[in-house]
Parts: sequence; C-alpha cells; structure tokens
Amino acid sequence: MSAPTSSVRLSPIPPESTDAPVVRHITCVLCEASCGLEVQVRGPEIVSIKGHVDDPLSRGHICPKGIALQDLHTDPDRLRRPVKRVGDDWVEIEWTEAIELAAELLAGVQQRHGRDAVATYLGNPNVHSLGALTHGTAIPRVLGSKHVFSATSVDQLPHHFVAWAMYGHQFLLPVPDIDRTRLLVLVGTNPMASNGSLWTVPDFPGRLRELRSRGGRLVVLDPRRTETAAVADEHHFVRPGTDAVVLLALVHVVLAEGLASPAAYVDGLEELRIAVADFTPDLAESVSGVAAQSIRELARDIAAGEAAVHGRMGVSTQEFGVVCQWAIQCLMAITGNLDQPGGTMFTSPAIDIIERGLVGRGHRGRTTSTVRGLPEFGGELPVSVLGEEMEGPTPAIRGIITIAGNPVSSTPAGSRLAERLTELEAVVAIDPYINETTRHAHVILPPTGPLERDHYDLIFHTLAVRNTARWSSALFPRGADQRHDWEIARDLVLALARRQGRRLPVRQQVRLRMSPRVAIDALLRTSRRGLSVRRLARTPGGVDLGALEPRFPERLRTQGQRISLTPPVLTAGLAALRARLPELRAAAASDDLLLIGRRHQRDNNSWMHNTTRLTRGRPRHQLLMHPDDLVARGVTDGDLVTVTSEVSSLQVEVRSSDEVMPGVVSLPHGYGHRRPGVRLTHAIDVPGVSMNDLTDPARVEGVSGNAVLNGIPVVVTSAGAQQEV
Ligand SMILES: Nc1nc2c(c(=O)[nH]1)N[C@H]1C(S)=C(S)[C@@H](COP(=O)(O)OP(=O)(O)OC[C@H]3O[C@@H](n4cnc5c(=O)[nH]c(N)nc54)[C@H](O)[C@@H]3O)O[C@H]1N2
Ligand SMILES: Nc1nc2c(c(=O)[nH]1)N[C@H]1C(S)=C(S)[C@@H](COP(=O)(O)OP(=O)(O)OC[C@H]3O[C@@H](n4cnc5c(=O)[nH]c(N)nc54)[C@H](O)[C@@H]3O)O[C@H]1N2
Ligand code: SF4
Ligand SMILES: [Mo]
Repeated sequence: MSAPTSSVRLSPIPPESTDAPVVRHITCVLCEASCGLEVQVRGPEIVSIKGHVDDPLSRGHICPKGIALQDLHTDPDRLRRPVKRVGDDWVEIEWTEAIELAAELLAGVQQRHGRDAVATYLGNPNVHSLGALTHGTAIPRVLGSKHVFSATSVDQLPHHFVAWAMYGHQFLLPVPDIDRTRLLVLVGTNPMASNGSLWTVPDFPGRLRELRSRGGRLVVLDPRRTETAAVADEHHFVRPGTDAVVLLALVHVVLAEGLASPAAYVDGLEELRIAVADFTPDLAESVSGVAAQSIRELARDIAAGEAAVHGRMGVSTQEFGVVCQWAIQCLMAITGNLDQPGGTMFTSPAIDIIERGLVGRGHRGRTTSTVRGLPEFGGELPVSVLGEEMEGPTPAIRGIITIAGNPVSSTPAGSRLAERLTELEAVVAIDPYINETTRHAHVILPPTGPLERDHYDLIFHTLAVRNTARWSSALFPRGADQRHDWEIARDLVLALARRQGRRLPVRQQVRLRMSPRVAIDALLRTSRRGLSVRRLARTPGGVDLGALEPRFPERLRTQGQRISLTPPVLTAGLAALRARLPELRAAAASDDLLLIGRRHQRDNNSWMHNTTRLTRGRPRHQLLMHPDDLVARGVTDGDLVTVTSEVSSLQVEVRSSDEVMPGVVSLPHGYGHRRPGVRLTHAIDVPGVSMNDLTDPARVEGVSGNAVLNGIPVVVTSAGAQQEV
C-alpha cells in the first residue's frame, strides 16, 4: 500500500489543517515493545494506524493496543484540565490554582508531620513518558521523604537487585539475543500476550518464526499453557513458586557434569557448586512437577551454547524471585552464554543511561520502612508496605502523590489501601483519569496523552534486541489548556520549593526549565554516536546502530570488573528456600490451590479498559481452573465462585480450562473498575474483579521485598447461593 503524502515534520500539525492525509511515524508507548507506528493524519483526525514496516527495530509490528491509541486520544473521560474534588463532585480549575493547591496540600502535611509524612508512588507509565523520566523524579527529590514507592516492587525489583549484586549496576540487565539464539528458554513470561518485558522485542511472533526456521527451539516453563507455551517446542508445567529449585537444579547439572565454560572474568565456580550441591533434579521434580530427566536434558542443551534463558513476572513476583533471577544469571554465566551472540546480551544505546549516570547503580538499606522495617533499594521502599505506613494511631504517611500509578488496582490488598487513602490529609494525582485510585485525590493534574507529546525511549533502547535510536515527535499539538508531564513536574517542584522557603540550585532550575526535547538533543549530540533530534526526526523509524555486541568485562561496574557468582547477599536466599522445601513438597502432593496472574494481549495493566475496541468480544476476566479441580469442588464451568485468600474474599465466574495445571487457578490483574466514584464510562461495565484484593502485603520476596503476586494460596468454593445478589 502506498502512502498519500510522506513528509517528516518536527513540529506538530496545526489542528485547523484539513489537507490530504499526512503520514507520520511515532513510537507506541503502551508497552515495552516500543513499536514504530505509521499514522495517517488529516488535520486533527487519525485516518489510520499501522506498524511501520521499515522500522529497524519493530519491523512493522503492531498490536490492538497500538491501534487503540486513537481511542485514548479522543476518550471524553480523559481529563484535559485539572480537577478539584468538592464532596463527591469534581470541578475543573485553572492550572495555576491547581498547582498551588497541590503544593499547599503536600507542603502542609510535611510542615505538620515532617518530611517523611508525604509518600510518592510512581506507576508504570512513568517509564513510557519521556517527560516523566526527565522531570518527574524531581518531585520525590524536592519532597525529600523516605516514602518513595513505585511499580518496580510489584514487578522487576529482583532483576535490579541481582544485576546490582552481580554486575555492579541495577540496570545491567541482559536481554535474550533472540535473533541469533539456537535455544530460547522462557520462564514465567508470556511474550505472545505481553510483547516482552525487560526485553524490548517487538514482533516476538515473527522473531520466533525465524528462530524456528533456523532450526532453533523454544522451551517454556509456566504453570499455564499460555499463548507462548502453545507455540513452543516444549512446555513444562511448573508448580507456582517452585522455579528456584528447578533453576538451581539446572545450575547443579551443568556443574556436576563438568559442562561449565565461564568467561575469564567470572569467579566463584567452586563456591557455586557447593552452594547448589543439594539442589538435584530429583529434588526439583518432587517440588515443581518438572521431570528430573527434562531438567538434565535442558541443562545440557543450554551448556551447548547459543542459548538464552529469560525469566520475568512469573519468577520475579514470587516467593523466591531473587533466587530465581540469580540462578538464571549464574546459568548464563557458567555456560558461557552471558554476553555472547545467541545468549543473553547487553545493549549499546545511543544514550547510555548507565555510562551517563542517568540511573544510579543502586544501593540498599539506607533507610527502612517505619512499621515493618523493610530496607529501601535504590531509594525506594517496597510498595507492599504502603498501606501499613498509613495505619495506626500516628501513621507514618499522611499524604501521597501518585504519578501515573493506580496502586489500588496494582498493589497487594488494594481495597484496603483505598480505605486508607480516604483518611489522608492530602492526595494528589498526576493522571489523566478518575480511576480506582485517583477518585480519592483532592486534586488531579492531568498530563497530555501519548499522541500529544515528544518521545524518546531512554529505558527501552537500553533493553532492546537491537541497537537503534528513534525520535518520535508529538503527533498533535497540546491544547492551550493542557500541560505535559514535564511541565506539571516543573511547576509543582518550583511551587513546593517556594513553600519550603528554599531556592533550588541554578543548575537544577535550568534542568527543570529545559524541555525533554532539548535535554535529549543535548544527550544525543554529546553521545559517541554523534546524533541529534533533528537527524533522528529526519529518519522515520530512527537509525539502526546494529546488532548487540559483547560488552563485558568493560561494561561491568563491579570492583575489578569481575563477576562473583556467589555474593553473600544473594546466597543468603538459599537458607530460606531450604527451610521451605518440606512445605513445598507437601503442598505439591496436596490438593490446595495456588493463584497466579495472567495478562491478555488487549489488556494494559489497569488502565486501557475504557475503549470498547479492546474490551468487546469474549469475556476474559474469569478465574481459570482445571476441570479436575472443578469436579472435586462440585463446581461447574461458568459458575460464580468465592475465592478466599489470607486477606480477603471475592466472587467471580469460573472457566474450566486445562490450560492451567491441576492445583493452579489464574486471574488477570487490572480488572474490577466498578467502584464508587470511578469515572470510566466503558470500563465500569467491564466484568471482573481486582486480583489484588486477594494478594497479601505481608507476603514479600525475602531478599528484595518485592511483592509476591503469584503462588497465592486460595480456597475456591461454589457461590451458587449468592448468585442472585
Ligand atoms: N496481581 C498482579 N498485580 C500486578 C501485576 C500482576 O501481574 N499481577 N503486574 C504489576 C506490574 S508488572 C505493574 S508494572 C504494575 C502497574 O501498576 P501501576 O503503574 O500502578 O498501574 P497501571 O495500571 O499501569 O496504571 C497506570 C496509571 O497511569 C495513568 N497514566 C497513563 N498514562 C499516563 C501518562 O502518560 N502520564 C501520567 N501521569 N499518567 C498516566 C493511568 O490513568 C493509570 O492511572 O501492576 C502490578 N500489579
Ligand atoms: N498486553 C499486555 N502487555 C503488557 C502488559 C499488559 O498488562 N498487557 N503489561 C506490561 C508490563 S507492566 C509488564 S511488567 C510485562 C510483563 O510481561 P510478562 O512477564 O510476559 O507477563 P505475564 O503475562 O504476567 O507473564 C507471567 C507468566 O508467569 C506465569 N507464572 C505465574 N506464576 C508462575 C510461577 O510461579 N512460575 C512460572 N514459571 N511461571 C509463573 C504466568 O502464568 C504468566 O504466563 O508485560 C507488559 N506488556
Ligand atoms: S506491542 Fe506494545 S508497543 Fe507495540 S503496538 Fe502493541 S502496545 Fe504498542
Ligand atoms: Mo510491569
């Protein structure tokens, strides 16, 4: 298909223009795949959205969410101007008033109760918004409270923790070199639905097909036969929360059979062999259900080279997340697959956030939470403590600002957190919607949407399967009454500083006033690649900087640029795992149920349900349960069931499915919008409940404090009698 008029523009199209359609290239910021899209626009209207075929990274890929960007853009529920809550009503106010009100509320709490009394919660879209990255973090900095939280601790904290402990920097996260690998092993990740995570791998299906045509294989370990498992060469059901034992057994086999071939900069092979000596394939089989023989064969195959193992949500947000991530890194390192083509590799991004010091290397334990005493990592406390820090006669937290986050839906015991929010003296949200969390705000400051702002992927170029650099100019100009994320952050930080009676250092003021475009341009111009925003904007899809290349040991940030396989902070996790083994073995033999999560290609965490384009069709909110488990409980497909965890109970329809292994039930997260005060016209009619009403803030991963969202013990009973309620 040919495009009507191809042109590259640096400035947004004026809204009154009504000429022939113009073709523009932008980046989709809805997920980590960061697809390059080709959009036809006529004036303020979108004529079509499709994948940009010539994009060197995403190669034409697009998913239904990318097409739904237009619905997000035109959604009448999306706030364009600030609103203030007056009783149960919302009143639009001017920006100056809104910023002053937000600053007054937050500064007031700090004046009355101290700095730590105001919390910041940074949600997932912060990493997908350039302005939030360049300016947003100035907000927690000016507040100066220890109570900084983010979605990281309901997600990938174990990855950062292990990268920090082994490679010396929390962002030295290796990605599978899918384009050259011979063997891809995916553990607890479902890229056919999620499009990849901590692994920017747009067009996963196409890349998988190419892997196959090269004679390569995909092996999946997951308690559910996911969309990815369904297209794999081999799928092993693994009982939730037991992967650590399987992954350690893989390490065990490699070392026991003398198959190790680590690089010269790797230390501690013998210590590792001793540490994993008791984690045999037979032990792994008894707790996980994965056959010992399969583990032996897989270990040998990985040791044969050009193999990449990647573990994500399923092995991160579980009881032994850090042990899992550590075992995976050890496995890659000892088999010589780390930092090698076909293995797991590190990027060489045009803007190197590690080299340029844009992200700190990580630190731990500089402060602790007030109630449970959990340590910070990298300046953040685990979000599982957020609710409890708001409780008691003298709550540690009395005010909060949420930035692009919906913790009521996304963090453990969300409904309980919602109750706490109603008691706070100040709730401020930087968010475009009145949703499960922001309905409790006193004031909401809505930023522009993805089509109204410039973008450059500071984070996802760092995690991509190919080195490229892409600039994405705003498709439409922002309205006169709208503000970008970065402008809101700038104004709020300045207002907070004024109220604190201090003058920000000049350098900081200059940085705050610099638009993200100017900041990125400066970073590009001073980079080794010698690029600029203008140069990138002239090249639709950006520039291709080539395949990933080996970067170690130079890129290591450890002492002497060496890798220790057995840092004590990681091996410490083994004691807790050994202590749990008898229970894990007993649980494997019982008929108790464990709850796990799931993602659907047309869901986007908790916030894209307000478009019928993504929600129509077969409902997908149900609890999946194995037919044998249904029979054992006298429940039939489609029934309403009561699901009870240690913290709460809820009712939801059940769907019989042998996709899940016996003893496992699965619910998606991000559902359950029908709550008082939510202003999402379509989403409130989407059936479903919030999985995080069942998850337990007391269950955190033992080493990092990451939330445990998978492998939750639950009881399921028929709710037949209550069905008419
Ligand atoms: N049980 C269970 N819980 C989970 C997960 C799970 O698998 N199971 N997954 C976890 C994971 S991986 C994550 S990342 C978290 C996500 O947790 P959160 O980040 O807390 O939640 P999101 O659903 O991503 O909500 C994003 C919010 O940002 C707003 N928003 C969207 N775009 C922008 C923008 O550009 N600027 C601003 N300021 N706001 C914006 C939306 O309106 C919404 O309120 O959930 C976690 N929770
Ligand atoms: N369509 C869509 N795409 C998304 C998102 C979305 O909400 N929707 N969210 C984005 C975000 S924020 C993230 S972090 C990524 C996440 O990307 P993924 O990690 O790929 O996400 P999930 O689909 O949650 O995959 C987790 C898998 O782990 C399995 N699992 C659960 N418990 C265990 C266990 O104990 N062991 C093992 N081995 N497996 C287990 C689950 O069955 C599931 O298949 O996706 C991103 N992309
Ligand atoms: S895969 Fe992700 S980045 Fe690509 S179009 Fe879909 S939502 Fe956007
Ligand atoms: Mo995430």
